[in-house]
Amino acid sequence: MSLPKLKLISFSLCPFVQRSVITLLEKEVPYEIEYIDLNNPPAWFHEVSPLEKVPVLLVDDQPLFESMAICEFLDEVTPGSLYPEDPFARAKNRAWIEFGNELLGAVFTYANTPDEATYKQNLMGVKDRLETLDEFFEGGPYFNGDNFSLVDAVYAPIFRMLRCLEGMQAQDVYEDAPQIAPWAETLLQRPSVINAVQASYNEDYCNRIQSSGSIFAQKIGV
Ligand SMILES: N[C@@H](CCC(=O)N[C@@H](CS)C(=O)NCC(=O)O)C(=O)O
Repeated sequence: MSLPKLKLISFSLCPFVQRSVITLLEKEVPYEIEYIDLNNPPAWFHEVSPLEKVPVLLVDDQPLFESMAICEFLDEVTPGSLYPEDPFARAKNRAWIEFGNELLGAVFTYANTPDEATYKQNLMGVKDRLETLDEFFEGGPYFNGDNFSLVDAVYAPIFRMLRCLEGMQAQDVYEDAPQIAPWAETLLQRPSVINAVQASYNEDYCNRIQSSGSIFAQKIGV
């Protein structure tokens, strides 16, 4: 099958970009990647990204925006599928991807906690969602069992952020989610997940959190 020329417009720390890169790597699709500075985007960015967000996939120079639209497109134009075959199981996967978006929002709020007063509440926002995820989790080692899926591609970047935050202060966010911790560990060791970011990701993410005025900077005395 001949594939179109693919170029991913990216930002180095973006978890949504990582979903697309993980999918490209899982499907072994050749692609180019261009990193842009979201604080100072190039003039052409608005023309390819109506929401002015990354990722954008240029498919033979035609832009496609929204990470899940990109992942599903890539999944459909390549052999095999990163979704279950059964329609109900596939729909449930999509529903848990939406739950992943909520968890990602909670992790973002937690990472950017501005003061002690909101720290506990923001931490609970993450822990409560992980506990709920654990209640419904039927998988292991991956979300659907033995096969890696797009749900895994969505959660892996979130677990990577949580791993960085754990390194900045000792908080076991998985204490009420015993099945989620090993799932996270499995994903963080998967080559497509490891290779979805640049080597400096952990350092760059920590620096960004610290420079954003987050309480995480104060907690480690920066
Ligand atoms: N729903 C979008 C979200 C993408 C998104 O929020 N990307 C962030 C970077 S991680 C962005 O481009 N933000 C720029 C902005 O909001 O101005 C998707 O799934 O692709």
